[in-house]
Amino acid sequence: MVYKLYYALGSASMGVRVLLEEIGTPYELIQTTINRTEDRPREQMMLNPNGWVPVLLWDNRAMYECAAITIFLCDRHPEAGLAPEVTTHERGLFLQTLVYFSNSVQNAFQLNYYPDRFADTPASEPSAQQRGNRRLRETWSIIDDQIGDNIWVLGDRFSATDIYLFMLTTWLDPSRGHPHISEFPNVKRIADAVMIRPSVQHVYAQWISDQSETQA
Ligand SMILES: N[C@@H](CCC(=O)N[C@@H](CS)C(=O)NCC(=O)O)C(=O)O
Repeated sequence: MVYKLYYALGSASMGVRVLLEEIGTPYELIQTTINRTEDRPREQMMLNPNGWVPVLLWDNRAMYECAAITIFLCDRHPEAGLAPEVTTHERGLFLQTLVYFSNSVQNAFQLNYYPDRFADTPASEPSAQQRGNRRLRETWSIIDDQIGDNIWVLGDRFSATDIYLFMLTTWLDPSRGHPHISEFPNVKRIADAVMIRPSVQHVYAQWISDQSETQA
């Protein structure tokens, strides 16, 4: 069985690809776009009428929503050790954090990147964007406090939540008024540690090289 993943650079599908790399399972990418002025493949629109990526396919099945795909893949591949087992205390924090990432942190990004989905008129879009930026600061601060002195998001053990966190940090863009990652030192510490993993170096090669050019 080979997973297939609707994939676009810069999107949440990159986090799912890192997971597939970490699991070490075969997969194929189906290139698509997140540019809303371009058409997406008809099959993608049928599988996810929202038009978003990621969409994961396997055994003639498909699912979307990045956090759900993350949990699904971790559960299907327990040998990869990317999620606490269901009977452990950490499982609660694992689920809580992924859902918070998805419905609060990602939502704040959406307000800034896609204000037309939240504002009633074009004139009110800048207000939605600014609220998104404040919401980014609020939600990342909550995650930063939650992490505290932990080595990884869940404590001593690396998990899929660390990959998800890294993916979300790559969307922080101070030129859009987003907070700078350095405002969240615990988040930054984990993002830096995730970035050196071979899976991330492979999937995010272009982004990592762009970052080092910007910082040079
Ligand atoms: N809740 C969805 C959101 C996915 C999402 O927003 N994907 C973006 C890229 S990161 C996308 O496909 N954007 C194109 C569009 O909104 O049309 C998830 O977590 O999977």
